[in-house]
Amino acid sequence: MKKTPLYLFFALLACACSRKITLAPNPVVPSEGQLRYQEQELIGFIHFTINTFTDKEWGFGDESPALFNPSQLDVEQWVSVAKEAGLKQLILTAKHHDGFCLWPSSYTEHSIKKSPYKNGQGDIVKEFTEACKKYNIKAGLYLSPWDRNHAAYGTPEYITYYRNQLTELLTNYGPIAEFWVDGANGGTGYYGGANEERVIDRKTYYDWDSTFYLAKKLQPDILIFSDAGPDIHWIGNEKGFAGETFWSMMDLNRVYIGTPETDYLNTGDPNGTSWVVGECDVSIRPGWFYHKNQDSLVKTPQQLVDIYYKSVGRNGVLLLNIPPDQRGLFHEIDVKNLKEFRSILDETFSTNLAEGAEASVSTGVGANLILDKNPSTFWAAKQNDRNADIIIELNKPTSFDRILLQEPIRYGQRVSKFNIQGEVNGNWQDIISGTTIGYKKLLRIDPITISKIKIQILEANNTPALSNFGLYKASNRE
Ligand code: FUL
Repeated sequence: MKKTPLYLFFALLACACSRKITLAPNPVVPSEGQLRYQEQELIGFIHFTINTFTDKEWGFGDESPALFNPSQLDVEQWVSVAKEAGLKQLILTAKHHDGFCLWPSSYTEHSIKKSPYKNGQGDIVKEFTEACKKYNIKAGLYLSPWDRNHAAYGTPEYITYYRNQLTELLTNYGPIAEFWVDGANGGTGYYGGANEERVIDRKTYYDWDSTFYLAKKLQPDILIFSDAGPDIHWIGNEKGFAGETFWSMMDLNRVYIGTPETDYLNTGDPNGTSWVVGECDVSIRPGWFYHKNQDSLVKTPQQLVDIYYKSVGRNGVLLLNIPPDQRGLFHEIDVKNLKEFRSILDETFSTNLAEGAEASVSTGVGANLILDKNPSTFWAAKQNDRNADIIIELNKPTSFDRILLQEPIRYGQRVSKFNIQGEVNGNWQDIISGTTIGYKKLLRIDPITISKIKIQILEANNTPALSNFGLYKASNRE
């Protein structure tokens, strides 16, 4: 998150030295929680509320809770499908902009307790967190700052209400891995019957520092997402695409919740002073909520795979939304496409064709550690070097069309320019070049059959290091 504390600097140095590889960490490195979060790669979003029943994306705030009546709600279906698809965490809209609460909050009547669901005795946040626990998936919650139902929205009283609700959510439901803070803020709404427009000062109204302090006090391991971090940030679009160049660092003084500089969020900042993981959110459907007339528009497995390459394959985490329908179930088409998406990824990435190869390097030691399947071991160049050639000799001519590179980001993100060559008829030929690598870089190329590959690290902000290298043949369903 912040600057490397001194003790961590020496601990990492000692640990690297014990493997005879000296690698001093960068000034900006991820926290342990951010590392674990990034390693999840793929997580899910669940947009479900009164909008599911009114066929809207943004409720006005005047919807009757009586409309919320899922006929076959099965939270375990969501969680088990997500688990099978390889999603490691799910985030539920506990409250969206319309203000309706999926849990029986003590601070409002505009909630599930006034709905027919379980005769007002239901608590979907409880069902959700319990199902996540049962399936060993992490649970996160979305609590919309904008509340189009609440009469006091726009006044300090509403901030107290928001914090009270956050306190309920972070106290009563066990560990919450992520607190998702949306950027949409202020505008027209019901506001307790006022039916008017309310404009707030996005930079000052919420006093986010105090709310985030409260969240971390209640759940010390929680990671906070927003347009502006502090732990995880929006990628700047809702297509799920990170920039081809993407740094996990940023200058937190440059970004604000609700007024994001989207290009900056999409590329990160090589000179950023804080580590903030990029989260790429996108819905499996055109809308975030379920709409029957979008059943034919569910993203295909191939579209989802493309998004995976542009998010996870560009050093981001993919947050994929799957909205339950009016029954309270993931729709059959979504389930089918999600399963096929998983199966394509599994087929493509099941065999690393570089396994068993020999690696040699122009500088540093431990070349073979990039082929050992262990993400915590790595090759590093000699301390003062900023470029390097790594040659991988395969046992036989091998056909591939996908390349994977990983940096040991525990030490920071370093590489800013690389090139990959292949030996064709005794000559080195360029295959593909790129900029950043970070936690994971996936490259798609035309199929090629060769037995010698050269990774050229051309520029880095510190001693370059790689933890993993892979070659794959894409599934023909991609
Ligand atoms: C946006 C919201 O306005 C959408 O309704 C949705 O929740 C999306 C994930 O974030 O800012």
